[in-house]
Amino acid sequence: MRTDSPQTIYRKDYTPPSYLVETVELGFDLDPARTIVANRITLRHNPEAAQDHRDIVLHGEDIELVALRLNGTELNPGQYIVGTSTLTIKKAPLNVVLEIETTCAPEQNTTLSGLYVSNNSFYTQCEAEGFRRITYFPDRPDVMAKFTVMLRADKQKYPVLLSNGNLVEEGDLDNGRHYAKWEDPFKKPSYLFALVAARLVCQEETFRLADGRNALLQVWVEEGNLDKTDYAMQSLKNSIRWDEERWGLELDLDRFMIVAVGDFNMGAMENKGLNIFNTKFVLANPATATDVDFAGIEAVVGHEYFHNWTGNRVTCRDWFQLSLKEGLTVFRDQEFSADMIGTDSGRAVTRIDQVRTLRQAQFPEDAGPMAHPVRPDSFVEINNFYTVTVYEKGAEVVRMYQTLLGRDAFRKGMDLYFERHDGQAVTCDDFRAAMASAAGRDLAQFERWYSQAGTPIVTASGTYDEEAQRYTLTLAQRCPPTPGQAEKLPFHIPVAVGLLDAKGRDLALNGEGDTTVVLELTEAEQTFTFDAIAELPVPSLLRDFSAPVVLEYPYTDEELLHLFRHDSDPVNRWEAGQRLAMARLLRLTAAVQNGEKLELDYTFIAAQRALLVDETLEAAFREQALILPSESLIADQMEAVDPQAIHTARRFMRETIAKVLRNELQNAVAANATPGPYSPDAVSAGKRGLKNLALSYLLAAPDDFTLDLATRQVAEATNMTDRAAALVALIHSGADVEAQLQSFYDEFKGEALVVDKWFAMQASAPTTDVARIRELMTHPAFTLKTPNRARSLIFNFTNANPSQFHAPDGSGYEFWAEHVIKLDALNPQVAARLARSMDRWRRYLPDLQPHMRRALETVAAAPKLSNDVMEVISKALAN
Ligand code: B3K
Ligand code: ZN
Repeated sequence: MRTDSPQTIYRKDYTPPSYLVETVELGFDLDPARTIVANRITLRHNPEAAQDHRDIVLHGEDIELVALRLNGTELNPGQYIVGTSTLTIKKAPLNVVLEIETTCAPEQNTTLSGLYVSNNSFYTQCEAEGFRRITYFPDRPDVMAKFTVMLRADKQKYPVLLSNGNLVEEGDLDNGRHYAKWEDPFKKPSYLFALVAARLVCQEETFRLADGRNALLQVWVEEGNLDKTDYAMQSLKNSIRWDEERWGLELDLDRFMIVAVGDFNMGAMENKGLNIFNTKFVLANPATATDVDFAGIEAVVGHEYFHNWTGNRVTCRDWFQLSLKEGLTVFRDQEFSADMIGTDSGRAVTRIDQVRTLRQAQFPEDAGPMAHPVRPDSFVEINNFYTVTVYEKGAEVVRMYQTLLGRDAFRKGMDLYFERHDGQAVTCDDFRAAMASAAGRDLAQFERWYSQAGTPIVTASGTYDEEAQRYTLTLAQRCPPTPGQAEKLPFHIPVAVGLLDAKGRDLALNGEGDTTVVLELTEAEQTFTFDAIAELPVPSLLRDFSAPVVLEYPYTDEELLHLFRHDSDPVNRWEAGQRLAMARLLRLTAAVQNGEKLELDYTFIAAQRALLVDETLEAAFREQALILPSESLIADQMEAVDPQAIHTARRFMRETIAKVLRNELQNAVAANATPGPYSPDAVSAGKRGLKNLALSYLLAAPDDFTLDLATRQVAEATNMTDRAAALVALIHSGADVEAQLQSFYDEFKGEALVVDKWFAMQASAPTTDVARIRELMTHPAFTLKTPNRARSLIFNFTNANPSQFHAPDGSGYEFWAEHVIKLDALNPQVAARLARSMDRWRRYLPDLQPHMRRALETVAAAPKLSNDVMEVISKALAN
């Protein structure tokens, strides 16, 4: 909690640590009320620090110091200085052994950072700065040390004792206690430390690595959940294999563990050899988890495993470099998921998903008060910078290297990066330098992707000279100002381009038969020419979304329809459909606002129909192409956002499509059944996706037949994907589903993750108002303390139910303020995430803004606010 005014930390202020830590020996006497931590560290003066800089600075937070010894001698309080979050020993010798004894209270720790208790067991979360909540330590990622850990706890309550690395000893102690000693052979920063002391069971397997060694793989869960660990285990094995095959990277430990915990702030954590996961990204079987959940497990298991090289073996020098490991690891997990599907069209569907996330979440961040570069220049609370910009835009930046250099040179760059930096804590510049050396290219200008915030806008225009048979494409770039960065310099942007002829075929572009070329836009404006172009082409620009930019081109409807029908690049084919839909949604929204008659042209619906019935296309792709831009994407295109008008317009469009394409949609439901045992593979999931999208369209114009169809699907479905989809569609249609919701709850009340779904599907329904949300909060299964539960109800309301959250009377905003404050008292990280729901308040209708401002000011005026929430709110209110 904030006791003094929050401090801003700047990247430019980085200095190397004055002391390095060689070894750490930790002893834990685990007790929920009072855990005793004995910590013995050997330090030596850092040759890279100034010779006379002899202060040892240790971090510590919310812990009690019991004893402190330096080279065997007890220090008295006059010999060290305890600040709010540091302990400093001045003028220390060059070589030091510190013995530090502290206590902490895990059962009181609701922040879920540091050592905490979840369902009567102990877990840790140390990234970014949680280790200092366990013991005093130079808690910064550029201090890497070898850890030995001794755990002692009651044997009956905590039969399983885990930490990083290898188990070297275990046994019984007096008083019903036992111990386990773990040794991690690799040096690591403190943020990768982990321990678990719990009553758990595991699925385990011995797995042969590429070099012939065997590794023990374990997935640890609470009793009763072993029927939900297969997919996580399979995903782990696939990840290990893929990292060997695609990047030549091997598992470096004899043992690799995944532990699932119900109370967790985010998705999962890559602690060395002991990954700790939110249950949401481990537990799945067909009855409880959806296709989306299965895909999420594969991606997150992969992500955390891949961190072992990109993050753990090579880590970050300081937290400003976070994207060094996160952007790169997201890129790796994206490639893993795409490779697991294996087909071009499957790959394209994963790419479309990535583009959607960027537009839905990252572009708005880039255009709001929290905008920051992929490598931020400053922060108040680092936990606020685990953002879509650092992660997803960071992944796009890595992807652009691959697009610019080619796959082979990119791989050489990765190899060189590991060759140079294994075992080190480095910077984004080091990564870029490895890429530049390996590819023999100057990547100086590329640095701007790391230093400049904001989404670049690329404007394209083309002319065709029939006589010269030449097509000329002019590309120009600009980037809107962001907080603290008024002016931007041109970016180095790869723009992948194809040209379509009148029949929709790709034209040959450079005499070598290439149909896509990557243009490098490096200046404010540049012109590119294509020769031997026999007819006026339709340009397909930014193929495969080759850069995280907004692309503007004055497409006519005819050109977009042409691309929507024919583009060989599936991402741009999808994109053309999105552009067609968006233009109509914006017109409809304006018509709603002006009280005009709402109309949707048949041309658009006919194009949708043609795609829907095209059996040559994968179901998964057809599903993507038929999903209309979301209400928040429409909002981003408006000067003054009117959530009610947007909602009405989009609903009208869905209803109209449903009425006109009723037969085709019904056929799609029938034709895409997936009989037989459930399999989460991409083809089956794609079929279910298309079928359930068709069902939800049909329910936009419900009649008895459709209601019955959906009701039967809820009752008869053999998997959660179909069951939940039908129930959601029914809720959204406004049908009376009271009884079905009740029986769904009764059946699954013992499955926390399914209860989360139950709350979520109600929270995001446009028929659920704030009064109903408050009522749901009184349900016995609701608690603010478990982040998954809080997210399922509260976040889904504020982020996924815009027409109710933005109720004209401001009641949604009041609810938001109240819960940001309540959550902040328990868990600042989760509260700060919720705080961000109001980021872009200045973009809404003038009538809504005063309500929003009042809500923000209510939070700002709360008596005790964490730095986390304070930073978000003060940036939102700043001019
Ligand atoms: N590295 C962790 C995130 C830690 C978040 C701390 N607030 C998970 C991941 O990105 O893999
Ligand atoms: Zn990560």
